[in-house]
Amino acid sequence: MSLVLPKRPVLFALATLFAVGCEPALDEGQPDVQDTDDQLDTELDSDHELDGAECGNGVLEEGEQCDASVDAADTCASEGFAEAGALSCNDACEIDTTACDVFEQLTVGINHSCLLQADRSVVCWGNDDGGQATAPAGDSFVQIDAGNGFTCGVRSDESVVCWGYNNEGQLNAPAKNFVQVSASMGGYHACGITDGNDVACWGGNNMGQAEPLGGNFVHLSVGRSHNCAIKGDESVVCWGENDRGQATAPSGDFMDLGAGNDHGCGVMADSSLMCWGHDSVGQSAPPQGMLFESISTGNAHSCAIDSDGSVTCWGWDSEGQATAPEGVFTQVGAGMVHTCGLKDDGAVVCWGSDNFGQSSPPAP
Ligand SMILES: [Ca+2]
Repeated sequence: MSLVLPKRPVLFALATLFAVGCEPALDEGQPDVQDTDDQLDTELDSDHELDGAECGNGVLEEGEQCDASVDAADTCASEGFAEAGALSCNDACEIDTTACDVFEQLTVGINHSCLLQADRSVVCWGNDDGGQATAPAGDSFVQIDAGNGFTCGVRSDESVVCWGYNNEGQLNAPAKNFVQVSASMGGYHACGITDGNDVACWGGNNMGQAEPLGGNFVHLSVGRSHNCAIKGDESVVCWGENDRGQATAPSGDFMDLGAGNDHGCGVMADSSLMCWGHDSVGQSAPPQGMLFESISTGNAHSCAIDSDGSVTCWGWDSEGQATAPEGVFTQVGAGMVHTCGLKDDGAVVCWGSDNFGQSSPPAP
């Protein structure tokens, strides 16, 4: 008879070694005759079907990561990808992650930029004079935010760690569980949303910008000396310095928002944009008549992604930071004199000033 070749040569080789090495056990119950080649083949084939892994039989066996379906406990998230997407089982009974969304998050600070990568490590580039562009190694992050000379991140265990300048205690995050963190765009404080949906803040508090706030918050952005946060009912609360009206957000339902130096902007539930606060260079005069999905406010310019994935920026454009290139983007981050965007093919593109290398992301 001819041997049916298994789909996994390595396993077959192991099965062969096992069969030869344990011949007496395999021969138990067999007629006590000298093995012929045919009989050995029969035993090997039988052994293969009974004890060896057969990819495609729908049974998960030793040496297989999966067979036809993937165990429910295995997810894209458990493989280190974004929660979206699904694992599949390939023809070699190996888990296939190609349909998992790659988890990347881009954030842009005053003169540095950071990317949270698929393996949940963080890489930063640009001004590193205070260590703000040197992310801790070995930590696993789920969300990051770059600010004014420092950066903060939520780790997989929900703790927050910040790195960079600490002149006003902006690195001293409390030992709480967080779901989001935001580092000041221009100032020296940071705030986070806790797992109880309250806000906790730390660092500079000369204008009440680091006062905590209780109550069902779902998204937060920290400006220079003020903060704005979206509540579960989509309303917005701002607090801190308000000399320019930057802490006086309009009423309405918000999908996204950002707090800049002295202004704020939001994407409303109808996908229009609204801005408030200082408007010295047009930073609070957003484009109208388009549908937007997300926004990032920088020091004095802001950028938003529309429903086609195009980036539109407005406000201070001294170095071209408000002149976005064409392309399809999934994320955008506005800094002081530079802006970066994450394109739909995973490439990071930056524009504006590159005087600190803040617009030169490392090669992937
Ligand atoms: Ca199998």
